[in-house]
Amino acid sequence: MDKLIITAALTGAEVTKELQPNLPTTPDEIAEEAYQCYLKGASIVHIHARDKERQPTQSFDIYKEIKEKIEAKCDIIFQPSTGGAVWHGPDERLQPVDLKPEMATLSCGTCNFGPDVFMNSEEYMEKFASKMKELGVKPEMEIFERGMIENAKKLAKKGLVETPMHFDFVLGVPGACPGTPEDLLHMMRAIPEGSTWTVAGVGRHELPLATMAIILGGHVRVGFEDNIFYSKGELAKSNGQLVERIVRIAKELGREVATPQEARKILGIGR
Ligand code: KMH
Ligand code: ZN
Repeated sequence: MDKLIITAALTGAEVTKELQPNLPTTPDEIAEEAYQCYLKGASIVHIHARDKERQPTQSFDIYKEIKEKIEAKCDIIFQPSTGGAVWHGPDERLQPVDLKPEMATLSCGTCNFGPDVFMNSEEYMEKFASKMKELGVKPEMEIFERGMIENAKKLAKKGLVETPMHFDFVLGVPGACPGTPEDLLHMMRAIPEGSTWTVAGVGRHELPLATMAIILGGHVRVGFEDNIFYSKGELAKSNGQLVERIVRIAKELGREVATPQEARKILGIGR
C-alpha cells in the first residue's frame, strides 16, 4: 500500500470567521497554517484565497502571494481551487492555474451545493482540463456525485486529462452525494484501475471516511473547508489539529504518512 497522502483544505469558500474564529484568510495566515499542517504531516495544501474583506476570490495576484509565501516556508504541494465560490464564473475560477501550480482541482460536474448550484458544464470541464494540460498542471478530479466519475473518464478518453487520474471524493455536501461508508465504497469501486483517490468527508463524515481511506489504501483530506469541528460541538483549534489526528490514526493502523516528495512520486508529478 502506498504511503498516506494527507491534504489540508485550509479555508474553503463558504466558512466564515464567525463560524470558525481560527479560519486562516489572509495570505500570511494561510501560509503559516499551510506550514503548520506540513509540520504535522500534510503533503498537499488545498487553497482558497480571500480578499481583504475575507470574501472568496480567485484573484491571480492573491493566489500568487499565497503560493510564494508557502514556498518560502516548505515544499508542501500547492493545490489551488478552480472551484472557487458558486457565484464565480469559469474564467475567474481558472486564474490560479496561470501560476502553473503542480496540481489544481477540476470539478467533474454540476450539483446542488446547499441552497445553491455548483455549475460545471461539459464546456467548463473541457476548458479547465485543456488549460491544465497545456500548462502541465495535474488535475485532482473533484467528485461530488457518482455520475461525475463518468465525466472524468470522458475527459480522459478525449485526451484532455492524463491517466492514471487522481480523484477526490467530496462526500456529504448537502444537496449532493451523502457521506456514508457505502457511498465511499461505491465511488472507489467505480474509478478506473490504477487511479489514486482521496476522500474529503464533510462535517461529521470527515473522520469515519478518513479512517476508511487509511484502511482501504486511499488518501485523506481534512480541514476547515470541509469540517470546522474536532468533535461534536467542539470547534477545532487549527487545521493542524485535524491533520495531527489523521497522522495518529494512520500510525495506529500501521499506514505510513507520505512526505511531499513521496506524494509527488505517488501522484506522478515531477519536481
Ligand atoms: N466552494 C465550492 C463551490 C474546489 O475547490 O475545487 C467548490 C469547491 C471545489 O470548493
Ligand atoms: Zn475547495
